[in-house]
Amino acid sequence: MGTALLYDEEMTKYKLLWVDPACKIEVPERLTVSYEALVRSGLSDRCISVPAREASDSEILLVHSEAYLEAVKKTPYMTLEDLKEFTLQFGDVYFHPNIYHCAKLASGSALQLVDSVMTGKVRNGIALVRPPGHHSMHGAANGFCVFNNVAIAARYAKQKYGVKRVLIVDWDIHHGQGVQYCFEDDPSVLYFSWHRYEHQNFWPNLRESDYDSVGKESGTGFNVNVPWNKVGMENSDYLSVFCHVLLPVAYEFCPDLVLVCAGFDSAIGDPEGEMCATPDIFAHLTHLLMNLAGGKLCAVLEGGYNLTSLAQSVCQTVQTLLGDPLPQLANLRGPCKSAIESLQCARSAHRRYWSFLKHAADPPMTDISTKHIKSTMEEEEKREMAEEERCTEGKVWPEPPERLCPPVCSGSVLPDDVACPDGLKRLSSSKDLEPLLVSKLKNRSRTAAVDGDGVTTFSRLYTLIEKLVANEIRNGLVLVPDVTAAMCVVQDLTSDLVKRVLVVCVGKEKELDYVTTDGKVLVVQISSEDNEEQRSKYYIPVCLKKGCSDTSGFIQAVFGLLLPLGYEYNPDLVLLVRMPGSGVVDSMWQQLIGLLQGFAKGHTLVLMQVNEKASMGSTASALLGHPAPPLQELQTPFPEDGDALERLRERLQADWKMLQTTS
Ligand code: X5A
Ligand code: ZN
Repeated sequence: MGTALLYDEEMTKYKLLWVDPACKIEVPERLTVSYEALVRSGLSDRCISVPAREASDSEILLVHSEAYLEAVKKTPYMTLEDLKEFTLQFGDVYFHPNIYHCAKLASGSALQLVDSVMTGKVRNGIALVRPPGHHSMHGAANGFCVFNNVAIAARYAKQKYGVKRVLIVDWDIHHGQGVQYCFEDDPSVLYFSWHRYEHQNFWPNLRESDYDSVGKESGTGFNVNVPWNKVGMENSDYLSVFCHVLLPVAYEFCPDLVLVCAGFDSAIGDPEGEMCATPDIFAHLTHLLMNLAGGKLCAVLEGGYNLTSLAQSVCQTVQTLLGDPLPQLANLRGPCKSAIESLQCARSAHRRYWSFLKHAADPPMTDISTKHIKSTMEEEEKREMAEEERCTEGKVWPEPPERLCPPVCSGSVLPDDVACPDGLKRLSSSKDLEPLLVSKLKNRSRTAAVDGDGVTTFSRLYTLIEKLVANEIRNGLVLVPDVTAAMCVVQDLTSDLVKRVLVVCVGKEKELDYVTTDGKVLVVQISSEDNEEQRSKYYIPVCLKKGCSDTSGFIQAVFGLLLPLGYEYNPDLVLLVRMPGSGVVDSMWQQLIGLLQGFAKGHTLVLMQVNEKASMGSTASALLGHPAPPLQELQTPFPEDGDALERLRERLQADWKMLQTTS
């Protein structure tokens, strides 16, 4: 199962033929630099190349009016003057004699990609296309867009493959109003968009781009807008919105297919977006969507006008689709004030439609009444900033570091009588532990049994950890007679090798002595046990009424707490411990493993007890990078769990800024 890449040089063969400052950034080089960067980095060779094709009339008519299609059909025969005049009836777009051909190829590429994914030819893929699509409407071109490639693809997937629910994630920095209009009364297509808005002062200046446009009629609740009211948003802001708005809704929606309006004008250096998120953020945004819909994800290029940042962002996205380990994101310090306001407004606008957002707080009352005043103030601030910095043109950022794939994906340490799952490399090192280490282990009360079998297991475990740290193995599966004892051993073995370990404990462990206050270890424990007194910044017990068997509560804890904490903590190793009898559902367990692989460059060590070896196969599959099965038929979460989670988050916000959802 691979990654499809759609590209056709033909789509570089149109350009702006007259002077128009609004359109001059939409250049053919956008496509060539993106593709060449993929070639140069060797990524294109690892993809499955799928040919583009033209979308047919009937496919275009899935979204657009006959009158509009007929009008665009005439453009190849128009004179320059006619083209200019034709262009005038639309906003911020230009026509060219070859653009109709390219627009058919752009939409057709999106459809070829959907075909490749839906027929199982590939797992996921990306289409590099021009013209973009998300601004074009039923009867109008707009914002460089002629046909709405992604909207057409969504209708096509429903019609041809009987797909029931499509999630469209629009991370372009502009509001894809064309997509919103297309699906606003349709509950089978969930549209999410964040966009530069500045209280309606940014193009396309629409009232309906605000957070309170939640959809219409039966589609109410299926349109999610997150307006950015300031420029300069950073990685923290984007991840916060994913964790606290998009992902809870997306997991509750449970799509059969994910389409991404993949515009990269939301990256640093872009003259349109003026945001500050770095290209490696797209690795994480992509990764966070890759366990939805069983991994069926189609990304279709939209905007992106800084050629350097565009090419880097495209590479980050493709490398993630291919399954390479993710780059670490350092120094995430939580969302800025304006971003918190935006995400709080979006959460509260949607809390009546999505049970995973039910406990969202009210936004501050000031919102509507002071909007005008605020926006005036912000205009001034912005102008000052522009003068001081000449914001985007002068922006520099380091090229994302190379993402090296360890030669081995998954290693295992198993008792000799347990068969190793396919694809895992069994470690059978006979290397002895250093005497010093052995005595250190023996000195610990609960690891007194370190002899004979214990030494063999722990010496293999030590080898595994060494290889993880040396980046020779990406992740590992360890089966032991006693997970509690093994946890302590891992702590001893890693303390000299790793700066920060994130320990995720699934299920209850009464005598957890894995708690430190020096920040070398962060423990997040999800169980039915409340442990009020033991709370410290680095020990976070999350209590669910029905424990880990309650998938709804679990997923809320993962997005509301675990992921934001993990991002802020930025571990070098993740230790995932499955306590015996935790009751965690298999699909939830696989989702968790998949999501945690976004941390520590994918260095996850899973500890399980021997008597739980029935779950070894699904664990191995998740560690090998196979998408987790969807979480179906989620129960309504318990209100008391939601309350408790909110209270816990409230309390931890002072220490962990990524948990902030209220100002
Ligand atoms: C696809 C896209 C932007 C249009 C901006 C017009 N369009 N001012 O990014
Ligand atoms: Zn855009």
